[in-house]
Amino acid sequence: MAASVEKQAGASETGVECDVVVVGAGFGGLYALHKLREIGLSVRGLEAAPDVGGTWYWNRYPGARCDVPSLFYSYSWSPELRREWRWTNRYAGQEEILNYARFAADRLDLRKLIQFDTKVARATFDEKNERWIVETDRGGRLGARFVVMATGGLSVPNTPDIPGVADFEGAIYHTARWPQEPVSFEGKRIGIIGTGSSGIQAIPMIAQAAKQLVVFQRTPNFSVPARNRPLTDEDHESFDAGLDAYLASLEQSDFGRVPPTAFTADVPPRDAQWKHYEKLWQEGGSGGFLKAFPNILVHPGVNEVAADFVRQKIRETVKDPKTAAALSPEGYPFGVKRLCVDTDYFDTYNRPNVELVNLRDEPIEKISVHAVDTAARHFELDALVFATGFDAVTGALLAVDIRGRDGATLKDAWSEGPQTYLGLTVAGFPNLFTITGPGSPSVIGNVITNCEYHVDWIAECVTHMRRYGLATIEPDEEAQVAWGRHVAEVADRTLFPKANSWYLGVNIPGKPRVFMPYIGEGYRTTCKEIVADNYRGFTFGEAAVREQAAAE
Ligand code: N01
Repeated sequence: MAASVEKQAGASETGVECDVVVVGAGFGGLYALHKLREIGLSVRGLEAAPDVGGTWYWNRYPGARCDVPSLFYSYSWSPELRREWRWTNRYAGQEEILNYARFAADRLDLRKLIQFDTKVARATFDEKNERWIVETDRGGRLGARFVVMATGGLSVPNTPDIPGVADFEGAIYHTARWPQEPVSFEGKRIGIIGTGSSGIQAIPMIAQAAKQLVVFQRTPNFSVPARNRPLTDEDHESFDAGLDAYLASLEQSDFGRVPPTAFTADVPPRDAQWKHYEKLWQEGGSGGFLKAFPNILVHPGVNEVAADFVRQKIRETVKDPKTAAALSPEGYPFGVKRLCVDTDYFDTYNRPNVELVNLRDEPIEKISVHAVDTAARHFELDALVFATGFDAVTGALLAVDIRGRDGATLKDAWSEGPQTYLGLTVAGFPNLFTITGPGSPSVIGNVITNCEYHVDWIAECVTHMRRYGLATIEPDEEAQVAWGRHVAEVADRTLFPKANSWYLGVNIPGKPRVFMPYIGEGYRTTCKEIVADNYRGFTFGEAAVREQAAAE
């Protein structure tokens, strides 16, 4: 194994030879650095931002908050970190989550392993030497046996190419690239484009500060109240009391949005559903809704009741019936675009300084020096906020020029959509791991624990390779094709493909329409079975037997 690279961190990356390059210093990358160092590998992290945190570094727009309860949106593997960190709110805000990532990086002494402000431009597999050559935008060049792409599923912002946007002379912001310095909307006329999770969180906050807020909405979204509140001592005590059970449940957890019972469950009576939704609405949060009934995401009739329930809440909240109607999602099922979680979102439209523009009636025609013109109206604005989402799941992987065997590019390999084995590995790209990659639970559920599982899997795999002197691992084409088929079949049995969501990549022009996350249950079980069956579907290269023997 290569000599420790810790001493070299901070200097130019050129010449660094290590066992593993980890790309990205969000929660997945930080844990990968820690875990792989712990099993004795020399590791080096590369991060585009000047700090750790990944998506939580960049998404610092007003109102940014995680919709997974903070006590669970934490590393599960470290009792020490758990003891030393105390969350303040049921749902943590961006700043607190970023501070948690910083705390973890410092506590685990990871910063010295990471080269910040450094983007990976290219990664090329050198077949002769069975090593990756990783090149950065700063001209750096590193060699590594393994590359772990911990680049995140929601890290490449999508900015639609609206005619005239370059002419706009006011400030332009993107929720996913929010400035470090404070942004004041006081006394200003602001336009915001996009009403997904980011827009729905930002809109109430911007509305409180701005003189006028114009919301340009293309598709209304289902949203449920967060009912965020400070955590009490009792909340912490009750979480601690249930911690062992929670950790055990994670161990057995099979992830999956759609349980196996979904297809055989009874259709609950409408009244019972309505009553249950009312209870969930008062409790707040999205988790309860998405598993309110086993068949809520597969049975159109059951799903429609949930959709009706939310539409009814919108009508009760929004005073102007025309605005309420425009805010009401129609024509696609509930919960199959990512369910939004808000604080006072619908009520914000009762404010006199907020106006909803329904782009389905009056599409944006152009942006000019000081204004946005729709087909019907002209809006003079001081600033524009793009809350237009991400090139999700594959965007950050394809942003790097990754070349595997025979110089084949990942871009070409995925030209008709991503293909992976378990969302972790790609045929023809040996020793490349994709944390929360397409074909894994990925962005579904609690992404921190999804990342942890992948890192643990990689650590176990590399340990296995060392034990048996194996140089390379890569999936067989047939295993990969079969896995891809399975991922698609599971999705096709649900209502998920019936909405134009970023899960399918349809928000990015030209991106193949492929359902990217694995939403079935049994993911962990399958991964474990494959390992137990001597890594079924993988091929190992054995050249390292000689390499290791020579080194010893
Ligand atoms: O992005 P989105 P996001 N003209 O893609 C609209 C996570 N997240 O950043 O639906 C006009 O969901 C687009 O309209 P349409 C979470 O996983 C989590 O909000 O394509 N509009 C849509 O309204 C989430 O799902 C949290 O018709 C255009 C919006 O922009 C994911 O990040 C908080 C347009 C984009 O919505 C992404 O959320 C925030 C155009 N040309 C984010 N192009 C929490 O944990 C796009 N839009 C709470």
